[in-house]
Amino acid sequence: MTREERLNRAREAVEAHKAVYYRDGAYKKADFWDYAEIFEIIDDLYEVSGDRTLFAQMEEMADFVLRAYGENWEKNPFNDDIMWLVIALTRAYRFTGEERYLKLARENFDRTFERAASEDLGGGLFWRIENQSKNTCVNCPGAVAASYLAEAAGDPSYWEKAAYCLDWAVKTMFEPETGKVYDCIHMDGRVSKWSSTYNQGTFIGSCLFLWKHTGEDVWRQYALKAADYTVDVMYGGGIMNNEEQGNDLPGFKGILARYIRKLSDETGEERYREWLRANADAAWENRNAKGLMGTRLAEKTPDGTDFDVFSMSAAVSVTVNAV
Ligand code: 7K2
Repeated sequence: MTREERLNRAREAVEAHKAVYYRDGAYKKADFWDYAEIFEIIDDLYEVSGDRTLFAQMEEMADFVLRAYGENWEKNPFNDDIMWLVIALTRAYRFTGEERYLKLARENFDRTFERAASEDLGGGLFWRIENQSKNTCVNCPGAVAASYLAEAAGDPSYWEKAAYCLDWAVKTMFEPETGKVYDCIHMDGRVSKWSSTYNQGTFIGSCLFLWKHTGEDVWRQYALKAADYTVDVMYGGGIMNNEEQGNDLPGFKGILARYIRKLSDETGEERYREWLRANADAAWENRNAKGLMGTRLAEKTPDGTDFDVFSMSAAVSVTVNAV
């Protein structure tokens, strides 16, 4: 397949998803973190296409964020939620130069970092305001958000924050010999060791940022190791056909997809992109009559539209990031 054909598919997948769920900046029933992660798919589509007509949708979405969540997001008890939205908006700022996106992202990052960082359990960020656990899902997105902000705001103090989050994640959540990324550690020291595509993905992404910033090769090696664990151990080189349970898991592999693209782009290791493309092809073959693709990529999506918006977004991200 040519790049042009992949790009056309990506556009079609985004449009099919929008036709069912999108209206005036809102994605039906997508709230906060899943909304942020769907916003990131529009960021991704811009990155792979350079299509400036997407700026209008970014603007509508930023307006929705202000309408729905206001300028100060501290009422949301999930520190991770805020980090995801910071990432989506900082990326949009980088493309469009719209200062209000950066301001919103930066102020909310600063407040969240302030309330979430502590020396308990060796450093890192707490997941929620009750300070009961430290999770990969806030620390690696925190490192990614800080890295984007360091570049976008030209403020090197954000690199220190990125390193603070990622150093903790490497020390506490990472198995360097296998590449497995754990989920979280509780205040009593109990570690929840299951792995998921989104945590593997944001770990890869934050390592790539630190590699680029410091030039230290160990970060590239960690990123590759985490990708190997994902592709070879979690999926045996095959199609991602799980993470369908609950409200959160169905969107996870969409997050992995963007960091797999970044990994292949930045290291030149094409085998990860090839694996992602095989996943995108499976999803595409299994789309339904409306063009929706479910999160179990190896299975036919039934006809109809009565599916969760986040669940239907993962394969869109896979398709876009496989371009
Ligand atoms: O327990 C955390 C995390 O460690 C785990 O990986 C996932 C699994 O669940 C939560 S994070 C998911 C939350 C994100 N913020 C909004 C919440 O509604 C959501 O539960 O799913």
